[in-house]
Amino acid sequence: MKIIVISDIHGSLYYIRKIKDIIDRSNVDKIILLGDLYYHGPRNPLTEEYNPQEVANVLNNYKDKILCIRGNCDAQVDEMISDFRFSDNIRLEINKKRFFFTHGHKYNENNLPENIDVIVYGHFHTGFIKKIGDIICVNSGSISLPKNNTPNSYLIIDNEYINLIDLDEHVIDKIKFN
Ligand SMILES: [Mn+2]
Repeated sequence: MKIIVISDIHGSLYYIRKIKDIIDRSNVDKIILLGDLYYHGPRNPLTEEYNPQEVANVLNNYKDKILCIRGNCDAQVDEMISDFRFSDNIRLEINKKRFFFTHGHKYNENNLPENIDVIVYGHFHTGFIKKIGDIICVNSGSISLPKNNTPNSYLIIDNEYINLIDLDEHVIDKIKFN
């Protein structure tokens, strides 16, 4: 099982095309979107080649592989132009570890849900991997609008490792979860 995790696209056609190339080359089984897909949001500038409708068209091609989380910028109209469903949180067991995927505005390293081994979120546009007690906390960063001098980033999760990766496909950090 190989999963790519992408967050905070915020309507950037430029960056969704970059990540599309990576998806098409890397043979992933699932694509998890951590929210804030289309709208740039009132706190952010317009992203590069801002074009929410085209971003939706690109993502809709992958609807059978997508698991999508609702972000705090995702409205009902965003769900209407998407051929996949939005969830508030997704729990998945990967190699016997309990993963919790969420946007990050509600649950994050400061507000951990119960009964998990790994929490994965976005929202803060700052990628990292850290441990809090026994729990692995991972932020994918933002694919199109990174903050705090972090690179544009995404995650690849396989059966053993969580990898934080930049758009040049360099591994920024990784952790063995199993
Ligand atoms: Mn957000």
